[in-house]
Formats: sequence, structure tokens, C-alpha cells
Amino acid sequence: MPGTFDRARGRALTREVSPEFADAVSSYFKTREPDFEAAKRSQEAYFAALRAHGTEVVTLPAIRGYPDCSFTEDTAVIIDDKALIPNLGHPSRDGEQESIAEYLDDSFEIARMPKGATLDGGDVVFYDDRFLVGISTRTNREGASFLADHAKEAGFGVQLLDVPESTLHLTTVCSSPRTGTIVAAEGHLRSPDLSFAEEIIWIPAEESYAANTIAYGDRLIIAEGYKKARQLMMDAGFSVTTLEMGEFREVDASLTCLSVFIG
Ligand code: CIR
Repeated sequence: MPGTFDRARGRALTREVSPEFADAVSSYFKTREPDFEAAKRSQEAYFAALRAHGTEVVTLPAIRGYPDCSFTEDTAVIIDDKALIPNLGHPSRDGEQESIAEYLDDSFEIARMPKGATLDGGDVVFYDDRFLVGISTRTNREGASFLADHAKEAGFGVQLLDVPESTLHLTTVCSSPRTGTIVAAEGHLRSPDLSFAEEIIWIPAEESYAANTIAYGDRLIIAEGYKKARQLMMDAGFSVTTLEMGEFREVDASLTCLSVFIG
């Protein structure tokens, strides 16, 4: 069945938090100096939650000089048996993808993006028969079109969405936890742009950070501290686990940023 692979959560490729974490890029949520030890504790809890839901967690070492290297979601997009390796959209992050590509080379056909095209995996949301691709400060049209060529070749559609200046990535304000369903943050995304979705769970703007979800069937992981969002998810039939994400939020990273699912 098309898309089965893309909703699989068998293995997650992750990376240790960088000791230089305090220097991670942050343009939206920062309120204070991010703390490396606290981030490590959060990451451990995140790994434990993935494992508890049946995921095998593979963790690569941090890369020196790359404070954002634990956000592996941005470094590869898996489409069936292919791993698309992007040029990351922020100059301080471009290069993180190299050892990811090396790791994936054993089990995937590697497709590298041409020069000039940029894309962060955080701008890609898989929805059933299509990939939603955000055009953002990180992902340009050439990057999206590279992804579109590969997605179409594999039988999927592609839908471009403008990521507003109010947010970093598409996944910061949007996820698709089950077939037919989109979770979207009010004030960031517009319903006409999501008219293809069978169901949209709108998260109030003040809790937009909780629109980023990881689903295992009807079991959902969301960030801790977002009561309205949690209730909305439960009303929609999900059982919900929450994880403390405060340290990662300081550097604009959400739950999904911490892994790329590879099987
Ligand atoms: C960045 O600005 O690139 C990092 N500080 C946060 C990356 C978050 N990744 C994601 O949303 N997929």
C-alpha cells in the first residue's frame, strides 16, 4: 500500500546533542541560554519514549562545529528505498548531512540535491498520497522541485505550502498523525491550503508548538505543557504521551526534528 513505509516507525536515526548546543541557531522561541545537560536529559526521555512505542533508536555521535546536529530530521528525506540528501538551508548547518548520507548508503539509494537547491527535512510532511513541502527561509523552490521529482517517480504527489515568516519549518506548525488527518496551528496555516485533508485538527495559535506530533497508530506523542492541544488530540481519539521539550524549543526545534525514521 503506498505510503506504508512513510508511516513506519521501526527505526529512528538520531544524533547525540552537541556539547556546543548553546550556540544552536535560534530565531523564534529563544528566551534564555539553552542548556546542554537539560537538552541531553530531554533527548534521553525522547529516546525512551520512542523505544517504548517499539522503535529501534540508532544514535550517531555529535559532530564538532555543528551545534544543531541532533536535529536529524532536516538531514534526509526517505521516500521508499531512496534517501534524499538535501543541502541544508542554513549555512551553519550545511554539512551535517554528510555522515547521515554515509550511514544510509548501506540500505538506501542515495540521491543528492544539486548545488543551489536547498531543503530542510523539517519542511516536509508526509500525508497519505503526497508530500507537503514548505517553501521557507530554509527550503527554496529548487529544493522542493528536487523532492517533487523523486516523490512523483515513486508514485506520490507533492503539494507546496508557503511557510509564513512567523515560523521556521512546516513541521513546526503541522503534522499528519494518521491517514486523512492533518494537525495544523491556527494563525500559521490557512484552511484553503489544506482543503485536501479529510480532517484538520486545529491547534490554537498560543499552543502552536504542539501541532508537531509523532504518531504510532492511535498513540500520539506531543510536547508537554499544552493542555488545549492535548485535549483536542484526545477528543480526536488519540491516547497521548507528553514529553518535556523546553530546552529544544529554545532553539526552535520540535519533537520530530530529533529523528529521521528510516524503516
Ligand atoms: C535550526 O534553526 O535549524 C535549529 N535550531 C532547529 C531545527 C529544527 N528542525 C526542524 O524543525 N526539523
